[in-house]
Amino acid sequence: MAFELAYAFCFLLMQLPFSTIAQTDGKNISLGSSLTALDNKSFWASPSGEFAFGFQEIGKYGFLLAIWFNKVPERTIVWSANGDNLVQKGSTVELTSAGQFRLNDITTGKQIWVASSYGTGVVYAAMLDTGNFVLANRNSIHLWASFDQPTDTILPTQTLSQNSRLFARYTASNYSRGRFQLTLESDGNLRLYTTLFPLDSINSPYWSTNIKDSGVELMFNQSGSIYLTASNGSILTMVSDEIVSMQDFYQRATLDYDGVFRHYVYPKSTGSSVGSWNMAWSTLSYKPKDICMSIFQDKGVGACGFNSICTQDQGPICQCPYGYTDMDPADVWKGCKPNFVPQSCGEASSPEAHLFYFAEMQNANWPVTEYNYFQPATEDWCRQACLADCFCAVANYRDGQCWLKGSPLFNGRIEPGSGIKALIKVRNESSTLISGDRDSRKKDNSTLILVGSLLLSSSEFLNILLLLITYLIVSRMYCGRAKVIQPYLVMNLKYFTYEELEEATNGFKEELGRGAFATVFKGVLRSSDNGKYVAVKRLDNMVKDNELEFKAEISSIGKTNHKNLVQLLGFCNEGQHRILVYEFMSNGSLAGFLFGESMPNWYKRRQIALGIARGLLYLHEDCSSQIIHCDIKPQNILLDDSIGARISDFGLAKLLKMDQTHTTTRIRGTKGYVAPEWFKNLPITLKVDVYSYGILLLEIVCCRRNFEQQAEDEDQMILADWAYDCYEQKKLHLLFKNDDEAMEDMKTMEKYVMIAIWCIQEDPSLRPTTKKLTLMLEGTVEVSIPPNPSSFTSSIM
Ligand SMILES: *[C@@H]1O[C@H](CO)[C@@H](O)[C@H](O)[C@H]1NC(C)=O
Ligand SMILES: *[C@@H]1O[C@H](CO)[C@@H](O)[C@H](O)[C@H]1NC(C)=O
Ligand SMILES: *[C@@H]1O[C@H](CO)[C@@H](O)[C@H](O)[C@H]1NC(C)=O
Ligand SMILES: *[C@@H]1O[C@H](CO)[C@@H](O)[C@H](O)[C@H]1NC(C)=O
Ligand SMILES: *[C@@H]1O[C@H](CO)[C@@H](O)[C@H](O)[C@H]1NC(C)=O
Ligand SMILES: *[C@@H]1O[C@H](CO)[C@@H](O)[C@H](O)[C@H]1NC(C)=O
Ligand SMILES: *[C@@H]1O[C@H](CO)[C@@H](O)[C@H](O)[C@H]1NC(C)=O
Ligand SMILES: CC(=O)N[C@H]1CO[C@H](CO)[C@@H](O)[C@@H]1O
Repeated sequence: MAFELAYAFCFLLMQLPFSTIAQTDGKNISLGSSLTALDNKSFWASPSGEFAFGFQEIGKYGFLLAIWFNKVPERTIVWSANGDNLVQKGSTVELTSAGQFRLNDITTGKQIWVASSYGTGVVYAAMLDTGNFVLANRNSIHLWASFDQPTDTILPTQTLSQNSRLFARYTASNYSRGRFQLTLESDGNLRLYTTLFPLDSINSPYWSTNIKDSGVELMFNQSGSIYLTASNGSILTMVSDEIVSMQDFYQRATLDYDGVFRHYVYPKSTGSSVGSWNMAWSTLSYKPKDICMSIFQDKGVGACGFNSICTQDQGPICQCPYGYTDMDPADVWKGCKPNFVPQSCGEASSPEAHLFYFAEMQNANWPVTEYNYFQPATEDWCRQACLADCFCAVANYRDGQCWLKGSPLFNGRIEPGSGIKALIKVRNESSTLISGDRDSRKKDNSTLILVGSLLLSSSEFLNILLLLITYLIVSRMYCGRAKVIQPYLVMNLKYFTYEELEEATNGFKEELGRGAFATVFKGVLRSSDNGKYVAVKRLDNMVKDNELEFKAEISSIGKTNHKNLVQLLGFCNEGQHRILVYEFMSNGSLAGFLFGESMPNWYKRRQIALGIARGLLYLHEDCSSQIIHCDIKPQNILLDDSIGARISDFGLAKLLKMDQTHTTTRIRGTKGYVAPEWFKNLPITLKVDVYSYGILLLEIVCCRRNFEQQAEDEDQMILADWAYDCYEQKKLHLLFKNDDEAMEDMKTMEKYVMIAIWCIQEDPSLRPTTKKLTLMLEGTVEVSIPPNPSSFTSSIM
């Protein structure tokens, strides 16, 4: 039937979001062919459709000629031709009739790139399924291959020969050459180097294999191992020997812009064979082990920018010390600048000394920045020495040793367990605070918890005000739907440091659950924070760049308060960590409750169904900013001590950068619960939640999953279809065969099935509002006879 078809179609779309636009599958690209940079659809796909060669638009800067994973929604780029020199819209790449392959920019008419150093006689080009783009002659001999000209990535079946290099890109989205290089050298060793940016010349290596054998190759073999081989083919040393199945995962090894060489995998589809892997690139292994400690050079910025501090967490996390802020949050290499006027050396130094104080930081060290050293010294002596010295920006102190360090600080890092104390010299500007600032401190203590250390100087306060105003204007333009809230100002949330949460969760040990965007851990707060159990949700795939939006969303989630919602208690927003702390729900999720061993009683189920509807109503209509949940499903409904339903995960859709107002290829939500408008070019409204609720309601009523592969009968596989069939044929008793209680309360059961059918109407406008839905469940409003949910689809498909 049509509904089933629609379901299957949606399912397919979800699996293969791009297959419909791959047009030149498997064909040779003949002489005279060209591609024009117009949109993201200008490409040649490989026969399997897994790789594509063509143009990708890089923000507003222009187009990049590249090869990418074409079935991965992010379209991850693995090779590029013109990262330093993007071309403008309308530019073309052409395989000329003479067999030359070149890229010309339309605005200047100049040749930007050409596939060079190959013999003559090219008769065709091809995008191969391995991710290799080749130019070949009549005998299919490859005269040029992208595999021989790697940029920052290698793929399975690709090899690197001696003197080949990979260059990291500059930032995640800037494909220009960055600061790191991987080289397979003629002495046979693979090494990682920082470069003398912006030059390509190299510093000393920060990682190296340690072999004595020339004539080697770096191999990324077909099963996903990465190793160095001798000329006779024997393995000399492994670089990555973590293995996952090639059938189930895409793989790549990339020298990332942060200087870490990572072996990544991405599940080809969801399903049992890939277990609990996120639908995202996950790191299988990486080199070096600790980049913060490995880069040790007395010039240049190191792993992070000047004045920054590096913390190792599968790569560098760069943070500014207390009293400093990022020069450019999108570019860590720009470093940090003090928020205050540094000490002046103009006058006989001491007059200014009393205006400074020290912020302490454990284990932070700038090992190669020192310009002066004292021993033996007490800590107090060390502080005075730094205060009296206008060159001193930081003093490091340990066991009677005192190091003075000047500006700019570089190669800063956290050295866990070193016992070194950093004393960061900061200007005390409290005497110059504007009076309004002082008042606000007294009046609104809660502001301080969030803004905390930022509110140091008056100029910083003005900055925040400015940002706030900008935010209010921008968010009004961008998101007219949301009632605008004042970020920061109404806040009952606690700010946690990453360290506190690490402690609370015992090092993120006990995992409660895992989704595509986050992992949830059980934790317990310190007794000073009343020792409660909490659920600590670590967001994994947050887009890091919009600090303000994060805070705004957090404050909007933080202001919700309803007995059918899981309460947000606090959050952590430190470096790259974005963590939410919720109250802990002792009785697990509705999924466990409904689909567990014994069937829960009908009265409880009804209470739960009603509770969820009330929670949704609150999100949709009653709280200060309207929240579309976008992912209502049993796993996201938790149960409290008294088996009351609590909706969790609300408000996250926007945080995870899902554009809610328009359908895109990135679908938030879970198969089966996802409303059809996600797959069509229709606006996303509150009604998507009503749809998901309808599916959920059927599951609650029938105590089975919407999709059941092992159903008795094919017609019963999809509950939504089967329920409508039963309802239409007046055979509802089939639905509740094993449920005596339900059979006794047939009238209510029928009513609930009818409500559910109203909710899952294909046409969003036919679905009830959340308000009406709640009234129907409560029995205040009559339920009329629902139409076939799919009538709308069949008329347009
Ligand atoms: C193309 O894709 C990039 C990145 O995926 C995106 O930023 C850009 O807006 C897209 N352009 C079009 C025309 O869809
Ligand atoms: C591509 O062209 C070569 C040489 O003309 C030929 O041998 C090969 O079969 C062609 N491949 C396809 C898929 O058409
Ligand atoms: C990429 O970074 C380089 C180096 O900072 C800069 O010169 C270039 O303009 C950037 N390119 C883009 C497209 O932002
Ligand atoms: C790849 O290398 C691993 C590790 O040496 C080996 O076990 C595997 O058989 C190799 N696969 C292929 C296809 O050569
Ligand atoms: C291959 O070469 C390595 C070192 O060059 C040597 O140790 C090894 O015995 C050789 N293996 C074979 C099978 O020749
Ligand atoms: C800053 O200066 C004020 C006024 O002199 C003083 O009361 C305060 O303790 C100083 N703060 C710090 C952190 O030293
Ligand atoms: C302000 O916050 C601090 C720390 O959270 C707390 O100890 C203090 O009691 C608060 N003061 C007021 C007036 O709320
Ligand atoms: C059904 C169920 O698991 N109920 C439990 C809910 O949580 C409370 C408090 O932890 C337990 O006492 C109940 O047994």
